[in-house]
Amino acid sequence: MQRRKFISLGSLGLSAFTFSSFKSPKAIRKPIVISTWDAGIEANKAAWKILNNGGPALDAVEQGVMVTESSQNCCVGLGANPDRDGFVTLDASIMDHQFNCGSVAFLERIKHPISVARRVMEKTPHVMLVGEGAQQFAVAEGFPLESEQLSDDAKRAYENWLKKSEYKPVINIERTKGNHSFAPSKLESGEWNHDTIGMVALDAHGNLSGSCTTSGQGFKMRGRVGDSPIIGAGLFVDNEVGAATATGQGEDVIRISGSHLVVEFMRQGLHPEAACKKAVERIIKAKGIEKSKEIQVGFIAINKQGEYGGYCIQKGFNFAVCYADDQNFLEDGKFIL
Ligand code: SD4
Repeated sequence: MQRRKFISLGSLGLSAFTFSSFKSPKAIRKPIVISTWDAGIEANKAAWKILNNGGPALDAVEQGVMVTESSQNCCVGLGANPDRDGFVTLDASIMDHQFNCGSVAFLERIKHPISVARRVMEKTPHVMLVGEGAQQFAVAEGFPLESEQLSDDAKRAYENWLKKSEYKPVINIERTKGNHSFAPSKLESGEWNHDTIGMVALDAHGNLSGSCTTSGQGFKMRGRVGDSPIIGAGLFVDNEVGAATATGQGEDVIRISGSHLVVEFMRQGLHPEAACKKAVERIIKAKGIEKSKEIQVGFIAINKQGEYGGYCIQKGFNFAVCYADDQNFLEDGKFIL
């Protein structure tokens, strides 16, 4: 009798222990969309409309960044700074939840490179088209060829740059009047010194997608391509795990296959913020602290649970997060140096 009582209590005790130590699965926050820099707020709004109606993450990330590509207030797209020969050249990439991806690089006179990247993904057997070939494809797909003329701001900046013609990559920080804490007062407010938007989203069906579009760095060498159109560097999505995108000094993102690395860190169980941090640390390790002080790189990521995070080398990077009609806000990226 005593023994039987002991056994039944024991088994009860065991099951009580097992129950209390079992972590309930994390609540899944979806849909959700995040994107780089201040301009992400407006881009998120367009993406959110789609996500909130049950639409696919792929449509959301395309239409979201199209807002920024058309914006006169941001240096992404045809209004941006030109290369050192005076031409605006654009890079973009897109990736869905099934490892389908498409990109364009060194593309001129096309307003929406992100949509051309999507057509490359959906209508060709290839992943990437560049330069003249990318433009030819875009025109054949019905994209209008825009004027070569620089925007007024870009023209002014280019004329200014020509005085010295000195190429020095700038440290990307947010310079706008945003209500976050990183608008250094010594810099003119209302100015941008970055040229990219990266966006990743998780839709109501639990699928992830991402997009990234940029004019690259102003006054770059003609033909220079950054990380943004390189799948695995500027953007990566693995629907089992998460999605990540990058901004900043593209060469250093490419060197470590940055966005792929962030996703792989999430696969190992790291929270998106911790995964972004580890990728930033990898860059600093590769480059050394002193040289890293001269550049900026920021990563943002979401995982399958809709958890999100961002991290950067130095103060001044921010990103926009949206997961409800009244929840679309900027977060300052934590930084290492
Ligand atoms: C590039 N990563 O072309 C881009 C530039 C950028 O904010 O992110 N600018 O290297």
